Amino acid sequence: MIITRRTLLGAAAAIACAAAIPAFAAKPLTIGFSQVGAESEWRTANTASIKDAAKKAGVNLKFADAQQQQQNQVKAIRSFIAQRVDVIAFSPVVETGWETVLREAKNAKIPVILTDRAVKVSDPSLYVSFIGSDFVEEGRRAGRWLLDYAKKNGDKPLNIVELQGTTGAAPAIDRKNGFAEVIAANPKLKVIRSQTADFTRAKGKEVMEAFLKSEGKKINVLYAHNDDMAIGAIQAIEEAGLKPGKDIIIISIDGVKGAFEAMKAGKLNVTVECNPLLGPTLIQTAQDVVAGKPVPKRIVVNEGVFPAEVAAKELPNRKY
Ligand code: GYE
Repeated sequence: MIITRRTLLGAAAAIACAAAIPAFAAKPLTIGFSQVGAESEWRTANTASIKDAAKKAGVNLKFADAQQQQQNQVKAIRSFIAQRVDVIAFSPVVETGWETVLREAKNAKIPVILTDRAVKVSDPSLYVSFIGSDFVEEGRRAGRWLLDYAKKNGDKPLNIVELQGTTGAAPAIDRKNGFAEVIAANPKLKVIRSQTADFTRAKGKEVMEAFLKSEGKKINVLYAHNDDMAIGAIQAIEEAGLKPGKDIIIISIDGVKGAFEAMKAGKLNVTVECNPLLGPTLIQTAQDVVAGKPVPKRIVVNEGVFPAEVAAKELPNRKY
């Protein structure tokens, strides 16, 4: 080969190019994420956190909204497998029924990370990590607040109505159990009605209307598994001519801004915090898994309890 000036220049340019793009530069990580839906303020904040963290990290996020339907999540996961994403993450609508599709992901060697809600599977190797709150503890915290309230208010019998989250969802099951476990210590506290309102405002209002119709003034306390259902119920209580937060004591979970506003207005008595800002931890965990680093099987989020008395002071610090 005759070496000319031109070939030399060409070779130099090729070397310069190769130096600018190091051979080890990985292609951007692709994560397929199946979200529960858009049922609550909590969920909106959770989605924003995940999208935002992915963007900041330069991660290619394939986002699918399941509209609270398990079958949609199964479909989304199968499509992520077919697209050969690097990591699949999802927040399972319900706890059971995941074995088959998770086995498909495992056979395809795609790691699965659970966020927010847990699954019940016989084989824990079907997912690599679960990032989320301790929902049983949240239920207990709600129960402890009520035990305390009852004690400070003459230890009278109190009739409780409960608005449950989505049937079969981990937070609905666990928040119910945690609360029941704690209030069992005081036999004067009785749950007289308990029904699902699917974590939404509209259903919270509807079911509370039905409770008020059948139980009327017998109701002393409302325990709602999330703030949105409590906010819907507040409307029903006001429309029935009663004062929420006074005639009916209201306890809920999440700690979204809407709850702090309701507390400031004296219509909600306490909210137990559940942090939706899981995005940065999810992205970091996904990156670690792909890099072959060990990741914790369970990542729990630290949370507090906010009674109405601190609402005005805390509201400006709230991030969701
Ligand atoms: O409390 C509720 C949402 O799974 C923790 O789902 C989440 C729950 C949250 O709809 O508002």
